[in-house]
Amino acid sequence: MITKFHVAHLKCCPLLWLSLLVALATGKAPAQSDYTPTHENRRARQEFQDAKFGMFIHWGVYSLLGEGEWVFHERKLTVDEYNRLPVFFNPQKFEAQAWVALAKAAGMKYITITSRHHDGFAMFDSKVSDWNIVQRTPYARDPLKMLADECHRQGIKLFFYYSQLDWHNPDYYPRGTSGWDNGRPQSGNWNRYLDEYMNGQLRELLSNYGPIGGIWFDGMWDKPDADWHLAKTYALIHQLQPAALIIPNHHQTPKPGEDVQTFERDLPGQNTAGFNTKYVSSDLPLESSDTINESWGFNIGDSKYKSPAELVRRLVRAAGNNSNLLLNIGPMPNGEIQQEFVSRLREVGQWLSKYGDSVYGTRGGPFPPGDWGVTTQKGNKVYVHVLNWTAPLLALPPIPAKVIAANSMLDAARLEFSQNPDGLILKVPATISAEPDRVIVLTLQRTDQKP
Ligand code: FHN
Repeated sequence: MITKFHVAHLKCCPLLWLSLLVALATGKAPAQSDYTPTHENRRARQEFQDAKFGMFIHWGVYSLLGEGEWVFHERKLTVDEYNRLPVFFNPQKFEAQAWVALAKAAGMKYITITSRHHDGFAMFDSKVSDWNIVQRTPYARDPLKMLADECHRQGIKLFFYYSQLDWHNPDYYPRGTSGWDNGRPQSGNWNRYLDEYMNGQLRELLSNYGPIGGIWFDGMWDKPDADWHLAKTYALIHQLQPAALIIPNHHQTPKPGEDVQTFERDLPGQNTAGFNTKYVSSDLPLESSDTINESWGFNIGDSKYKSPAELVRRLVRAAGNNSNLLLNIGPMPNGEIQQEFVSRLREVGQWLSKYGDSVYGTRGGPFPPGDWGVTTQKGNKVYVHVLNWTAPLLALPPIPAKVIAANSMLDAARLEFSQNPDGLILKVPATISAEPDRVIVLTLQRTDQKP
């Protein structure tokens, strides 16, 4: 639809012309092409970047089967068979207070939880359909409401993961690359699915849980060429809560209306996982999501846990790449979080309690990241994170600022260094085996001071 806004801006904005032509040629609504983030949204983006570390939670009725969140698709269960699952879901050990306290003990500053995954099962009180935790399970309560209240109480932001892909609703039709083997009719109303079902649930999530951090979308990759009515959905979200960030995990370059670019199991610009785009936005906040073992949803047979030191290094590498780390846990079906996750998160939290200044509130530093490590920066402090370097000297390329001091963050000891037009040579402190990261603080001469 061509709006008054479009008519008024066509003369001055060639990009708008382009997006309208694409819309007319393809019959698809462009993403929110007239989107200008509000002041609150811009502030929320900065707070998001400052936060650096978030807890990802994959929890749903699939957790009962202990085989991860793709079990519906992977075991080729029919919808009728999967419908039997919710009657066993009764997470009596779920305590919102304990989950939020664990996130805080880990040094995490926000939580992103699956409000519904690809099975379409709403883990919240939804009036749009009865395929939800309140109506289909003996638990009959809304854990997202409890979590939202607790997050507000403990001062931590809550984001809702929302799967646009749905293996349960017949209106998710035509099907994409997954969920085709589960006995649904070969017909459905795509527009009704998006405009009534999905947007109806999003409206609930943005209206009934107080201020939320944003919506983390997943699943568009299932039908990359479909018209997802993004303009409508994104406008709805920004209209209901202007500060709420839209974080789409579609594995493509960011589209208008989106507030954060996220990368799955990869740092920005990398594509070892095989589905991320190499494009990295220079103006949107960045986030990288990862797992503690190798699963998102509870997987009883997955014991491939990363060590606490490895988790610290992943967080630090994310920060050095100007990105947040969203680290996942898959709680058990009874609502408890397994000890292997709890102990690791607490250790990361202990490291952050000493070294947090080199992570929170920083941006990627002036030296390019390398196999040796990364740098972060806040004001006139540059934090050199030596992650994989055994030699006593480290040579870094030139930067347009004078280094006036170098200190070990562990004990504030002064470190020798020399700087010339070819770069900076630092004497790195000896490795202490227990330290996952040797952090050196460089003090730069402030540019607003005379040399
Ligand atoms: O299919 C999902 C998967 O189950 C999980 O939710 C991850 C989290 O980033 N995202 C999808 C794959 O891109």
